[in-house]
Amino acid sequence: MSLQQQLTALKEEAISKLSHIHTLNELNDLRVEMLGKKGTLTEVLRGMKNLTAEERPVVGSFANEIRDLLTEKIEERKTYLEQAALRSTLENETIDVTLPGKKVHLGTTHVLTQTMMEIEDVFLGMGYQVVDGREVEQDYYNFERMNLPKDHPARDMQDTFYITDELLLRTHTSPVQARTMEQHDFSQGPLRMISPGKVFRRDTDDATHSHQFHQIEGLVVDKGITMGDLKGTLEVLVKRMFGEEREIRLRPSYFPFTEPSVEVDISCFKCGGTGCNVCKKTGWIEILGAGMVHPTVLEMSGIDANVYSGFAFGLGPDRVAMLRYGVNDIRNFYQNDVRFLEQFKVKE
Ligand code: 2NL
Repeated sequence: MSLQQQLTALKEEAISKLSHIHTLNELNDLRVEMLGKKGTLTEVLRGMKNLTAEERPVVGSFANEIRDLLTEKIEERKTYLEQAALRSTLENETIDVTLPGKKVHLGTTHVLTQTMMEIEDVFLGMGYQVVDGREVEQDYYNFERMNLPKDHPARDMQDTFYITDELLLRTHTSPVQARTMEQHDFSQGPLRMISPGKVFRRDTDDATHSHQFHQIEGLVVDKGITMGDLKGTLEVLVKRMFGEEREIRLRPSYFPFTEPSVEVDISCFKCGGTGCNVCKKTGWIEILGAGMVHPTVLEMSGIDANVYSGFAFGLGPDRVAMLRYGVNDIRNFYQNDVRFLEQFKVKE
């Protein structure tokens, strides 16, 4: 067989093999087999050394033609295979955008946070500022400044977690108010504030007690503040939170930081005052403690008690939420069982 015949046979063999190739790997193997350094074409061209000087350029240019042709055919096949692969990927990975999406499980604001935010809104509407403070406090601000010196028996009711002799977890948010009072500039107007937040007691947890719970305290100080201002303010709070039909009742009480002091009851929102299981047949529900700020507390904050007076109150958002939603165990708020929490879902 002449070299030309061998080259033609090689071309035909390559073209026939090409049409049976279906992967890029096989295609590469074929290219190496035909055109590579140790490939068939190279092999055939070795025979050129036996040709005459006249024959050599003719066969050489024929060989070049065939190499170019095969290179082109291989490229063509490569493009075809790549496009086929892309087409099949696109077909297999089609997305039906009309199918329903995966549900995203959204959480919700904790019911206690919701309750506190509602109470904050009531007071913001009356021109109060909402003030945050530290949960780790000095004994001085938590107790001394609230008229509870170190040997005072009322400290027993508010035993807490001590970090050192002088540093503790606050038992109420009063220290936030003491700190605000000593900073307040009365030439800029009266002091009207609430302080919501976490508080701590050395208590054994049960259905109505938690070693960590919440408090919102309120404080107004100005010239001429009276018990009437206190009652009117708390009436607004109670009506907003429990319904416009509610009434309040003040009973004498005792706190070391207020004088006089009162316990505040609301008329029962379930029976309207006739007596039921919620109000324990009394028609009234105890909801907060309050009073006129003790002159000593004002003086310790650098306020002249002969010129200024104020009222203060403390209420438990945990208890407010328990009453409003009929939750009978405070521990539900802190166990973070989603089956409980999900019942208070709000649209955000
Ligand atoms: C309660 C109810 C209360 C206060 C908190 C207060 C704050 C300042 C001055 C005077 Cl800065 N009082 N807060 C007053 C009365 C009651 O909390 O049952 N506490 C044990």
